[in-house]
Amino acid sequence: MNVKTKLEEATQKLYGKTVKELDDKQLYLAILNMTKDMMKDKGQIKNSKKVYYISAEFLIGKLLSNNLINLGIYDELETVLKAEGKELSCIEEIEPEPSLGNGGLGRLAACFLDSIASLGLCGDGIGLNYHFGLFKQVFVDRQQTAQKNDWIEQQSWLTKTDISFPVYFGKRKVQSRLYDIDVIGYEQGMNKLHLFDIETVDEDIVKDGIDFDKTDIEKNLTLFLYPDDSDEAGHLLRIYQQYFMVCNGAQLILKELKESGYDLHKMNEHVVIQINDTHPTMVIPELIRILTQEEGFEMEEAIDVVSKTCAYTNHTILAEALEKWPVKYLQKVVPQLMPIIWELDKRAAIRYDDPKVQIIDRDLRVHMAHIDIHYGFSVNGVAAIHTEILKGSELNPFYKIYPEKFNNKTNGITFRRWLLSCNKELATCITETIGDEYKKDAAELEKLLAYQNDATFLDQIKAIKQRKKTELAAYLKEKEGQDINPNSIFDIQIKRLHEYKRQQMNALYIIHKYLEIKAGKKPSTPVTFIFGAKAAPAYIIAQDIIHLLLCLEEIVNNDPDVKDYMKVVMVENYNVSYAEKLIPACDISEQISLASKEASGTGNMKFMLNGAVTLGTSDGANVEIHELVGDENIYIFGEKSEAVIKHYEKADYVARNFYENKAVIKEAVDYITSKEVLAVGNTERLERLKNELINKDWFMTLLDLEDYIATKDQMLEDYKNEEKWKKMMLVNIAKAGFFSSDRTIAEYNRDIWKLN
Ligand code: 26V
Repeated sequence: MNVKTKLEEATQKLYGKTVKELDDKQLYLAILNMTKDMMKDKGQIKNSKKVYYISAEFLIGKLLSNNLINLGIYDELETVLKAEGKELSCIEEIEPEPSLGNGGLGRLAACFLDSIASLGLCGDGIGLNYHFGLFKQVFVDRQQTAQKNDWIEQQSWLTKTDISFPVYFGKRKVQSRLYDIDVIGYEQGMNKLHLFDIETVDEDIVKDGIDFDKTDIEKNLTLFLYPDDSDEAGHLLRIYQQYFMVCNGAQLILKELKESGYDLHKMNEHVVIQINDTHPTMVIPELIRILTQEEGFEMEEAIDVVSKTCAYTNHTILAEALEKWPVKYLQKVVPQLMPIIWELDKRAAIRYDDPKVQIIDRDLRVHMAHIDIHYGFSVNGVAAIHTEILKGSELNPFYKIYPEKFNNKTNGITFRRWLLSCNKELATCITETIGDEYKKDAAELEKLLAYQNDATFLDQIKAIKQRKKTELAAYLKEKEGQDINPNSIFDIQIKRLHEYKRQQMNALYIIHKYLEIKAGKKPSTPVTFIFGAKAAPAYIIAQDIIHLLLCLEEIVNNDPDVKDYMKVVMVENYNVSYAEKLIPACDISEQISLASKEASGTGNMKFMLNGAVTLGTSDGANVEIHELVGDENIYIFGEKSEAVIKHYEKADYVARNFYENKAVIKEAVDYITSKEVLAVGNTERLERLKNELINKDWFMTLLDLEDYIATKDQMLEDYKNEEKWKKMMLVNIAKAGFFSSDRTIAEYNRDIWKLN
């Protein structure tokens, strides 16, 4: 049956009407139902060994476009709809975006699910069904406020299952409910994303913004992702969430093993559990608890089989993000797990007396990553430099004990979403030039290198970029009320707001440029600086940086001397859908974290694939991008990671010296509390930020600022050389193949999962 007939059937069944008679919302629901049915028809991917990717975050974004592409019916459906006067792109806008993740780690999990299915591997995700996900960002008085983000509708991609498990927090029992989202591979069968929920959850307890009673577990457990953990109740709630996730996950895994008739004693031959950062770590003691208490295993054997089943991925070296839960919190929430954790600690302590590798430290805190490393068979970092830092410094004591466990898996992105779906024009142009094998084998993109001197192809990719910029300008006008010049250079920094990612350094550049223009030094090509970022509600300095950016937007965009030369736009509520519009339109990709701090970054890969040129430090995957494209096709600046690590060891970085000795730096920093900014901003926030930069600057903004200014100026200058720029675009696209998550997943499978 063709798509036209299927769609007509779906609209008749739902509404008793034809396609033409329906509005976009109704059509969306009809297409949703049709697509879900067609996915089911593809059948489940099956194998005698299965990976479970367990993660507190799955930042899946909207699913319609991707599912249609993976089913291979996007173009056909678009044509059918057009014939009836309907636009598929408008219908896609109707879909609410689930925001079940913060940023990179959650988006990576979503890309991985796509690639696992697309490679035909048997693997499901396990996570939580947060009703409001990550908060919705709303700017009020140039400051971030948080609202709940409602995404679950009567009909959605979620399918309620009849699976429900008891979960005990000590003696307190709650009952879970499993919802599934089907994950269809590209021209492949289907896996599942399992999202656990609690039936008693009560959305009405959320009052103003995102405030709610954090102690009312039955009602709040699956309301939000990472609720504010600045107080004890917040910490406890996170532990409740984590245990709820792993307890359900463990029960589901064991249930599936038993249903397949497998021997639990040989669990590791049929199951591998990939633990995505430390949030799901408790799955290790939980499995050991179930096997010993309910399945008759001896402790020794339970530990052995679980250790051979679990593998851990580290996504950060930031100390504050490495989870350490106080024993007393765990004792309170999951007393049944503590004897197991003590046992695991005791066994590790007998073998290794180095305090740095203990599970429970002297202050009675449980180091979650240490459980993963001692009692998992694989530890991986997410980019080459990150893994080297783990081995050489952060986790060096463990590396000395277990060198064979450590391995690198450089992150990747799914090209289905980040090229085929978000930049159909570029995908079509590539297909017309080198054929469409690159859709299944991304390394094929290198064939584009043969077109480096082909004026027609180079002009095509430049024209597509221009078209995407014009589309984005129209969108920003509608969404943000900002008028930007589509012929200006689009310089974009989109990622979570964190001091180590250094949006503040970009802000200082903007101030510097603004003051130069005011002083009469006009740039020959106008620039638009675009930001998108959410800050954790309890992260004050991050909120201050957002405030500064919004103040600069106000000042710069309304200054008649300047507005023709530069503009600043901070988009509201940056999310996956926004990224899909921003990335194809970008000229300069800002990847400016302090070297050693960004484990990998994945935005850098998305930008490159869409023909942007990276302005970055030698950090995370930028290092590998640099190696691939060569010095001529990337702009690298700043202190290297070895030097940065030394500064931390010696504690010899003094921000004030840079502030006092470099006029350019002083001028930019002082402007934060100038009368112009104070006139539109909040004095307390601006003074605190300036003070932080001069007296602390933990992420060494001022150390790299001068080099950043010089490198970015050079880049803006080079943009004028169209021939050079177009070639850089081409090389970046051609070399992006390495960053396909299909490659990453093939490596996970080859080295860790060994599924077939
Ligand atoms: C830690 C914490 C601790 C405080 C409470 C909230 C919270 C939320 C998440 C985390 C873990 C952060 C780890 C993370 O997101 N890492 C990112 O992972 C990406 C995928 O590997 C990688 O590209 C980014 O460089 C890395 O920052």
